[in-house]
Amino acid sequence: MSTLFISDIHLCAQNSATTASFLHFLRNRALDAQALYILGDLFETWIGDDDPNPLHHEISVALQILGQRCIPCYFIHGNRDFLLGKRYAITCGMTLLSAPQVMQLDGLSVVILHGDTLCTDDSEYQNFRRLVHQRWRQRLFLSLPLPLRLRIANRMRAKSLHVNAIKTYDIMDVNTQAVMTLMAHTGAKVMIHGHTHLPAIHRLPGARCRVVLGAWHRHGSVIEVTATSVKLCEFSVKTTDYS
Ligand code: OKV
Ligand code: MN
Repeated sequence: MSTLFISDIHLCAQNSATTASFLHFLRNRALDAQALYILGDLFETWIGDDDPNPLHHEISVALQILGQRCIPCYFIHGNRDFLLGKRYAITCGMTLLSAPQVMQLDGLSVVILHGDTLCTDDSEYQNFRRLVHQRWRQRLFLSLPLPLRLRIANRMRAKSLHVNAIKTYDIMDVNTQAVMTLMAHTGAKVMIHGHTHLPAIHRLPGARCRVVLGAWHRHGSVIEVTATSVKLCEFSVKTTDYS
């Protein structure tokens, strides 16, 4: 039996190939798991649980199957779907977790998080994060009519595209000191996160390691933890486009 970790699926109506491969993953591979942990950015955008987007419904129905098979599913917010709330989580049968979360897997201590908080060199992003994580700002945003929220979100995304185009990769990667500090504070042997879209297994001093999930763009990415190993797997996302 294995525990699965995924992140950065970035589901959106425009990318039906990714949606199809995620649904395939849920209906097949996930059913053999002991538990599924979604480490953020399941969705590309999230402007409130009251958004009637049919994709949200499709995904919640698929996630419910895990609950029916007694496979627990946990969710940690990403930088894109940070507004995903209890109401939607309940419809999916997911348990919302705060981050970082330290867990014991067959005696192995593992710390899990989305990973954006480790990117401390990107001060512009950290400022943005502080802003949109303010409770009053989130409440105000969620109180706005849906069409207005949609317009605001579209504007913020358009602006972010310009901002990120001029950032270098090492600014957007995790800060080594932030990683080591979190490892030291939690005492974990293994860190699992996503966000950077740089899948890898990094060995760290003291027989520790940091395992990074990839995004589900051209491939799917999953981390499988068993009693004896931590495996980072990439699998192909097969697509047929008809036009
Ligand atoms: C998610 C990111 C857009 C990065 C807005 C308060 C405020 C929430 C929001 C609006 C945007 C999420 C919810 C989105 C992530 C972007 C652009 C950059 C770097 C407010 C609370 F400020 F307007 F009051 N938002 N959306 N970005 O479109 O999903 O992560 S989003
Ligand atoms: Mn992210």
